[in-house]
Amino acid sequence: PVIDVKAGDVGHRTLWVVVVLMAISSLAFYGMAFRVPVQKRLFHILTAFITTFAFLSYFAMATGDGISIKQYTVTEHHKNVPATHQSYDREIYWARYVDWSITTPLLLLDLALLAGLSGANILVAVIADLIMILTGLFAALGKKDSQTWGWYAWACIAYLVIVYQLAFNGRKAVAGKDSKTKAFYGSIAGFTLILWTIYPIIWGLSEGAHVINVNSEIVAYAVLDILAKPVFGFWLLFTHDSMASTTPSL
Ligand code: RET
Repeated sequence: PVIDVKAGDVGHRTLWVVVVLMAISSLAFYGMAFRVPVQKRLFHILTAFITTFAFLSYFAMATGDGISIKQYTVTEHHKNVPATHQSYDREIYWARYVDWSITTPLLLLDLALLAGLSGANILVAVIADLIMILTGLFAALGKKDSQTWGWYAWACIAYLVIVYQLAFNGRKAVAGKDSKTKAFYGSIAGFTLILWTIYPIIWGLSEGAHVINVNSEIVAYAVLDILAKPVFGFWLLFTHDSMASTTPSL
C-alpha cells in the first residue's frame, strides 16, 4: 500500500466532529463563567478561551486552511512508496501549532494557578512550553531528517522542563494547600502529564517517521485534543465550582 499523504473521508469527518465539540464546550464554559461570581471566574475564562482557540484551529483545518504540503525525497526507508516515485507529498497541519502555542500555555496557567505556583516558575513553564511548540513546528517543516529530529530533540528537552515544573515545583507549591486541592491537583496534573506525553509519540509515528497515515494522525490528535481540552475543562470547572478554597487571588 502507498502511504496516504492526504486526509480522506475519515480525516475530514473527524475534523468536523471536533469543530462541533469544541464549539459546544466553549459555549458551556462561557455559560458556566457567567454563573459564578467574578472572583471565581478566572479558571472559567481561561478554559473557555482554550476551547475557543481549538474551535478556530479545527475550523481552519476542516475547511482546508492551515495545511501545507511538504515534499519528501524517497529513500530506502520508504518501503511503502513504489520504486517509480522519487518523492512524495504529505500534508502538514500547521494550524495545530498556532492553536497549541496559545492553548498549551493557558492549560499550564490553569494548573499553575490551581497549585499556587510562584510567578517565576509559571514563567519558566510557559516559556518552555512556547519553545516546545515552536521547535515542534520547525521539526514538522524541516526538509532533512537531521533537521526534523534535531528540532524534535530540542522540543523534548523543553517538555522535560514543563514536566519538572508540574510534577516537582507544582507539587511542592500545592503541599501548603488543603487536602482536597492537593488530591485534585495530583489527579488532574497526572492526567495532563500522561496525555501530553502521548503527543510526541503520535508526532514521531506520523509527521516524524510516517508509520501511520494522515487519517490516523487526524483521529489520534482529535482524541487527545478532546481529552486535553473539553474533558480537562469540565473536570476542572465542575471540581473548582464545588471547592471554595481554590480561588486564585487574582
Ligand atoms: C511535539 C513534537 C515535538 C516534541 C514534543 C511535542 C509535544 C507536544 C505537546 C502537545 C500538547 C498539546 C495539547 C493540545 C491540547 O489540545 C510538538 C508534538 C514534546 C505536549 C495538550
